[in-house]
Amino acid sequence: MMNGTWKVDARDGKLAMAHIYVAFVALALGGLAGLLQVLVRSGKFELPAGISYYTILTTHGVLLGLVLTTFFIIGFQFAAVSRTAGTLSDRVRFWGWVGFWLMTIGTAITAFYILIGEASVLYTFYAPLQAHAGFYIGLTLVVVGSWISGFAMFAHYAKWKKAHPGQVSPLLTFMPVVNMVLWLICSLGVAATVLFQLIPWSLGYVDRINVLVSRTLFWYFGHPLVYFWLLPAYMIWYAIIPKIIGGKMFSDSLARMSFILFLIFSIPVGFHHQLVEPGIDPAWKYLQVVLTFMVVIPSLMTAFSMFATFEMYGRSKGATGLFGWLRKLPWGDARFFAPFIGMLFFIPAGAGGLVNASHQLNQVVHNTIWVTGHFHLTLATTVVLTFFGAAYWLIPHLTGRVMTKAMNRLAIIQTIVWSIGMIFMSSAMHFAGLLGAPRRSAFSTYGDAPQALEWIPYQIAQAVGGTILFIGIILVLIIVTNLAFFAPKGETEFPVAEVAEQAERTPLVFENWKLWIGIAVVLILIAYTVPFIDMIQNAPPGSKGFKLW
Ligand code: HEM
Ligand SMILES: [Cu+2]
Repeated sequence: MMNGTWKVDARDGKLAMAHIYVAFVALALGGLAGLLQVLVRSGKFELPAGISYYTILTTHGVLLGLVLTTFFIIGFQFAAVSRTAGTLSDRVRFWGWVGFWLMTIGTAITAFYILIGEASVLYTFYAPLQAHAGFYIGLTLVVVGSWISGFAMFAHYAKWKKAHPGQVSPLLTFMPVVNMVLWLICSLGVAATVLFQLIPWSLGYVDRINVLVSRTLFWYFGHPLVYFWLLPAYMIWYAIIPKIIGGKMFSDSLARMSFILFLIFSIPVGFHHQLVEPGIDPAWKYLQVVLTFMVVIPSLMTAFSMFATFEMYGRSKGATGLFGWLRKLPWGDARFFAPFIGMLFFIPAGAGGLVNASHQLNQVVHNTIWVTGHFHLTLATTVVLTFFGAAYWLIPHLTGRVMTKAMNRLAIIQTIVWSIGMIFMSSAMHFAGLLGAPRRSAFSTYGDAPQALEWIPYQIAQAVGGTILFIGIILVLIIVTNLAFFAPKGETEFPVAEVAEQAERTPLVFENWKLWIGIAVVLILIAYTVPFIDMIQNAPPGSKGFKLW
């Protein structure tokens, strides 16, 4: 049995919904930018009024990679901890709102500098590209706001623990806490480069920047960032989907263990984004690549656990044969269908990730549009479809409405449209990347170079896929608007799965935070200390800022 209330308190619901509104506004604007990008890259369309491709691309990356994700995740997690550990205290909710407003104001400031063309530095804002200081200051507010919300969640968790000594915390409270611990540890890196390097440099207090240090601090953050996006999808898969299909969770302990493994292994691995970077000794790249491959373990644990849940459920409904259970799953229910399709896309996405992380294969795909194809599978399909699937019950739960049959049908269609669009766009990106097409480049035939001409058919396929995807964005926005404002009033369940009877009792060791954070810190120090000292001691003169757009 779950503790706490069954329905998210209306005041907590408002806090969660505020985040979700911002997330979907970001999706609308970011999606429009995406459409413009594929059209430009097809070679058949030019941006009007001298708008730079890189301004659009920065908008797209920031709005979808940073804003949509962070806002949806924090909103969802506030709802999840309120649902499973009880209504937030007034103080926790107050700090949640402080976090929300800091993030929103920060986003507005950053967006302003991007849109006036002062910050076309892409969402990774690598030095020596230099943006207006306002861009970095806005991002700082977003990060600080997210920290405040993280601490609000920690406080809520601590209060629950105090009231329930010796008990295992609810899974959907434990998981958001792990994710916010991960976020807190990794975002210290990006905060360090922004506060100590990029802001002073963009304000002109210092003339030059140590590029390698800045990029290393960025990737210390950038890889765990992808797990910060992914773990909420895993929360939905582990702790919610089993309930939606009418089954039970395979194992609570397995779910917790995989989250702890992600906490430990997703940080000391940033060098796998810097494999072609000079100035880092290959031995340290090797170590970090080995650690990277460790996340295969919790990933496969998750896959195993999900399919065990599905099979257990199907067999309990009388399914026989090796795959008979597949037929028992609720294919007509968008709350299941969208995340399930997301899971399927994770299979090729994960395989591509192994390619990226392997030093030799990375040489082939590095900085090509293959990489963009990869994360449109992982983030823009697996994670995003799972979030859409969650929105289909979360929004009506929080707004006191119900999803109609018609909207559910539209959501199934939306999932199919997204899948078709993404298969076109992402495959085209993968193939063009293998042929050497660079990512982050407006259309060019490079003086009709034969190699560049080879890419054009793929870029046209990419535009076709991207246009279909944009239709998918319009559909999901219609559904979300309906669920938030127009759907019939009523009660919608916030599904939370129970654990199967035959599962082992969950040991308390998973909540030994000193132990797990301790291990994470030790691994970080092992992986980063020596190369980092090396980067500072043997630093080249440093670079002035560049504005290339
Ligand atoms: C209509 C749907 C979408 C289209 C047509 C689209 C298209 C594109 C294209 C063509 C690029 C690469 C451009 C280049 O490197 O020159 C790109 C980059 C990117 N997209 Fe999307 N995308 C879509 C949806 C999404 C979604 C839903 C997300 C995330 C949730 C996302 C996240 C990103 C990110 C983070 C980048 C990297 C930007 C950079 O390299 O600076 N996209 N997208
Ligand atoms: Cu990575």
